[in-house]
Amino acid sequence: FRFDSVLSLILKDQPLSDALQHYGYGTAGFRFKASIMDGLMVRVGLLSILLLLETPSSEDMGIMITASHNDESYNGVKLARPDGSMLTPSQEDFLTAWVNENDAEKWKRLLEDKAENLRTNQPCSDSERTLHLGRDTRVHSPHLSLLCCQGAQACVDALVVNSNVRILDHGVLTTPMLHHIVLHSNPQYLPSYITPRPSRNGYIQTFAEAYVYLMTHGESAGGGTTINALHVDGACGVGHQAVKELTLAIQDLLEENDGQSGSCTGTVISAHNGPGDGPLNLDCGSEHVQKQLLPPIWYDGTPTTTLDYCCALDGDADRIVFFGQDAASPSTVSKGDEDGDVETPTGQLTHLLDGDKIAILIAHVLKEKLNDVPDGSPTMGIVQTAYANGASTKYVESTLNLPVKVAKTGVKHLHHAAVENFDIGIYFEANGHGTVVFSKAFEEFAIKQQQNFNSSFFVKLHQLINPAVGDALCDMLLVDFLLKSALGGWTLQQWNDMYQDLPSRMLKVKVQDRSIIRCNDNETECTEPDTVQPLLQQAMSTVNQGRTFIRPSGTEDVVRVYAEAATREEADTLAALAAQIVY
Ligand code: 16G
Ligand code: ZN
Repeated sequence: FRFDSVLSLILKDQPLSDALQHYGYGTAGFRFKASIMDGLMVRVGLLSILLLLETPSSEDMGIMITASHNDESYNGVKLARPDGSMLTPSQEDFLTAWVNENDAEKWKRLLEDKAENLRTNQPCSDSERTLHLGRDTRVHSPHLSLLCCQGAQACVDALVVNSNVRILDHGVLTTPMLHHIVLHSNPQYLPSYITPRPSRNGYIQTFAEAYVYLMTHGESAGGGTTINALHVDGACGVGHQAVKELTLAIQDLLEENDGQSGSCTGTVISAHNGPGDGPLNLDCGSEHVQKQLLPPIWYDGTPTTTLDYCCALDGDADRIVFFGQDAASPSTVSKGDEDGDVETPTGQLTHLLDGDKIAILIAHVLKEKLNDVPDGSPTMGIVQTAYANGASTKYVESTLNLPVKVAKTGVKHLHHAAVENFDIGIYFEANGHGTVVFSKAFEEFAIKQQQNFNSSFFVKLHQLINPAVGDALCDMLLVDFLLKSALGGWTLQQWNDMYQDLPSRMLKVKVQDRSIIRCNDNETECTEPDTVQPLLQQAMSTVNQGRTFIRPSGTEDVVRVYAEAATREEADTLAALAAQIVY
């Protein structure tokens, strides 16, 4: 029987580990201790082929193996749709149901149905489809990737009569690179002015070119640049090598451009903390910098002046935060860490520029650019989560005069809200994951600007941004361009001074069963148990500018508490009150 080999692979040779009762597709894919993922990976590979065969003919999909900012003992796997986006809820449900299925008869029926379906609907399709694989630098990633390929190949061998399905392992990639490769393999989803380049090198060239163009053609290029070097902390992971490749590509392009390099002359990007330099994500990387407000520990080059500036990536390079340490002034950053330590550890950073600040920097510049445009502008807005600092929301609404949408935590929700609501949708989570998405109307506008007014700014801006997912490297180049060129030379201090964050505090509370806690759509209010919200409301009224909310975590067995208020003390008090209500 033709499905026997598939069935014995998934049920006998590589069975699902029984370490867990249920493997759930969380906020960002399946993510567990790597030691319990073997059987899971085989099934994910197999099921990915089934999902691939359901897409319109000749579209590619992707699989990324990474556990992002988690420590080295974890791994994870997530899928990318043909346009580079994340799975739909119904695809997640399909995947989750079958990953957890152990009934041989049911599997047999699934495969038979698919085979029958292929015979009737795509009898002699000669269009080629590819499943692209990428992985991060974790020790177990090659092994898990291999298992994924095995599952995928077994499915292809059993199901696909004409061999038009390819499994392409790209080896080590950043998460955004994998999404880029998938998107560029399906150029129908790209704007007409972006050349499809579905490879690692194509990724590097796409963004290096856009950056160099913008840096050398801006009106304020060559202006009062006060920032010298950009130091990048690679979290001891996959982003480090990518930064080096990007830097080399930029240098090559600048040399070709010789003589008209504008404000690019001062650009020095230096990468720190590669895979050999220490344990992945431990005391380094964006999560560490953002939550602990400390510089990366492995990184000995912490600049002591604001003339240099720094950023930190996470373990798969889809998040970034910027930071600086001003030796002369005392610590002024007032966001709290999650452990509830009220004491300020020594050596805390004086400037933390998180996702909120990045979004506002982008919006600030784009707003000015759009003001200069003679006819009808595309609409623009910002999408945040409830974790965005209240001061940032107020700044966007009152100073920038732009609309804000609040979405549920998790990038896919922000992405969706940005696409739904705006022509230029800027979305960032405070943790540094974000990007800008552009509508068809924006595309037409950008083309018109190029044709009628000889301005390629909007076209190149679009090219500089990864439209599929948050991308630390694109965001890094974008911010560098905005500070140095578009704003004529801003320091981190100037950027930080756009507005002052309200003091905030995050706490984690362990409860018996966090699933009894339900929130409204954007998680700003607790709906169940119904006694909770009135108590939170009451707590908020006891402090100035108080705001607090609670939500069950999607990645840890805890309830998260967020509180902000006019002063550090009030924020801490409010957080403690809210935590007590949760208990
Ligand atoms: C995941 C999400 C991130 C979210 C976080 C929330 C992606 C790629 N990542 O890391 O966006 O902020 O989960 O975790 O979707 P929590 O539910 O434990 O607070
Ligand atoms: Zn990540």
